[in-house]
Amino acid sequence: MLQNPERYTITAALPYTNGPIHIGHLAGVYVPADIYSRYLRLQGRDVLFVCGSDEHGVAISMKAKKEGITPQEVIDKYDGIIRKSFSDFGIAFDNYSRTSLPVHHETASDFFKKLYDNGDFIEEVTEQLYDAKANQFLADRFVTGTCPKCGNEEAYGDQCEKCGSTLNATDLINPKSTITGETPVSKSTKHWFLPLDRYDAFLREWILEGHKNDWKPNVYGQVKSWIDGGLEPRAVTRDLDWGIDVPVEGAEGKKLYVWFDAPIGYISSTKEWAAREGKDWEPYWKNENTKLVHFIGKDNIVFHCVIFPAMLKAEGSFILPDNVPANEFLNLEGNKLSTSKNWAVWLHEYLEEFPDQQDVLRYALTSNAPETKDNDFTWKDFQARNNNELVAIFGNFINRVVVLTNKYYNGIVPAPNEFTEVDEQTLAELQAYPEVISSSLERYRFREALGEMMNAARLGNKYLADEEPWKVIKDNPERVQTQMYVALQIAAALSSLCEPFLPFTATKLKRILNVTSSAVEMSWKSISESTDLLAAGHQIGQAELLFAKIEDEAIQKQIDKLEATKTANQAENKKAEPQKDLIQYEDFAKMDLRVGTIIEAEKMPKANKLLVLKVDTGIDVRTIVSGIAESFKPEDIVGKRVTVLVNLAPRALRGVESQGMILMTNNAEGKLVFVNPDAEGVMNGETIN
Ligand code: B3M
Ligand code: ZN
Repeated sequence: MLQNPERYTITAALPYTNGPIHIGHLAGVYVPADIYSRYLRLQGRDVLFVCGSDEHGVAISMKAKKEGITPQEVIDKYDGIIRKSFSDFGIAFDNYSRTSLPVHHETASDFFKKLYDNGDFIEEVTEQLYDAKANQFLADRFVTGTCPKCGNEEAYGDQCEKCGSTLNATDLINPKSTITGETPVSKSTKHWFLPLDRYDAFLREWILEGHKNDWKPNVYGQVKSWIDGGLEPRAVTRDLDWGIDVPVEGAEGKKLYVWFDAPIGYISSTKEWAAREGKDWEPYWKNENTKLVHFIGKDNIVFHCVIFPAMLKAEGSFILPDNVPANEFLNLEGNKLSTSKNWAVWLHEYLEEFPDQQDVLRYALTSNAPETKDNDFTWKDFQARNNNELVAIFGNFINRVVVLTNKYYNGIVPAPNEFTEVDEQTLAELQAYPEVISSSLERYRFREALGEMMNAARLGNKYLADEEPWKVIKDNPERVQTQMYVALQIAAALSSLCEPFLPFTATKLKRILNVTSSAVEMSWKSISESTDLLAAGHQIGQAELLFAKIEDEAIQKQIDKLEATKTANQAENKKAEPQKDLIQYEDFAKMDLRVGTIIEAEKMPKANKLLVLKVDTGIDVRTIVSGIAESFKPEDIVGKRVTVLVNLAPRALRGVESQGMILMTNNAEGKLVFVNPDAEGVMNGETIN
């Protein structure tokens, strides 16, 4: 691990511009990267935080085909939506580029050409999957099949998202074209391969030895199993019509594989930033005293820890990542987030429902971040985090401090009198927080760091609750001056300690405390060294609520919205049972189906699923036992018109003789429903043919 770096290059995974971004992207990649970058800037470090849109690849071509527009129209649409989402949520990149720009095409082409000229590629004509109907080679997401490593039947041609393996399309078992559904044929084509096996010793030495103590176990473990599984040459070109041309002779119609060009997008974004800012980009990618950190989700580990480092090593002039603190996946209400199933909380939609509450989402996602294992986002937890923590602890403390300072001293920080032992202990605890929070952040433990920041808010809340200045003021106003002075120091410290996590709140709090000017030193260093952050005489502003309580109705609305999505998906995905064997008309004619009415209904004692019904069949009133007790209350179905199979042989069920059957089916949610004859004006006993 690099000690005392001169500068930091922080990258966040380039989002594909084939759709908007959701809470899983924020939780997995962008909020932790933003926290880390903001924290480093607050320490006065030289930080470059870059990202950009990932605009090549089959996912975009597929989206274009699906929407009947060009890939360029797809990327322009979603690049704009994604940029706005990042800006709305305060993800403070120094530069956000896009890989469709010339600077990237040039950088990626030059990178490929250097490796090609060095002889680092294997050029080979191999058999690839081909869709004869679509007249197109199948790679990456153009083909799905069963993963040979874990059996996942929806693995893509280049990657299995379930076990993280990267695959060659020809590895798939039972492959199917996602363009036509056809089974692909094999067809020969020339491609260039990066011989990863040649980097086995380098990767073992650099990662398995060099980073066994400082890389997260979930990352180290995946990389180790991938290396131990045996490294193989990987194609870095494709037969596609969308992407970066392969810059060598004999490569007409071929493009760079998106996972070859995309990581180079971090370098292109740096070059774009440097050109705009009049800086030199090379130290950020070539100086050994630069700390390079990649923030990604777990499905990108192999590309960032094995393939891209092998490319950098081959190219020879670049540094290697110091750490890749990949997060696991975030689920939503117990189910995997899914763009295609619209099972997501889209950032642009969140802000429509919870305007100006970006920090609440940042807080809830960081509190529950999937740092070591997949984790679940629930709307109830979101509400609890806001109401029980942000409102009840952080917001309540700040509101009391500001209201009382304005009430007792017209907003002017009072001069303290003699400090008690509690005062001194409280201020000493406050001074420890910068180091405590820094220690967690330096180890990429963002949940832990956020918890410590909230402990600083708890420290203030508890101090005021124990000291009760609103009572002491009557008899001992001198004491209250000291109490409020101590509380104001904690509030001031929070305005800086919360900034990496809650940037919007930090800005608001600094405005309330009137500490936006540089005159007030609010660095973490000053917090740990001084107990006089807000000097006596400093004028603060008026109280404003930092957080608003979120009501149950607002949460229920979100839960209902997801339920509606689930129902829509079930209806869309429900596959009808295959038809049964053919019967003759005579077979059907044996069944006697009649219109009937339920005239009585009661639960079968000691039988959760059974109701005992009295049914007027028009022929007679008879008892029928029906397994619908878990779907219907007896009182709700009296009077219901039903379809009855009246000539089913009687059966004794729990001692009750059932003389017939009520016909039922299931709705999209899998709930039982009656097969109701459209019985307006139809008498009981009418036959159904
Ligand atoms: N576009 C993100 C993904 O796999 C991918 C990251 C590229 S980072 C260089 O969804
Ligand atoms: Zn797999």
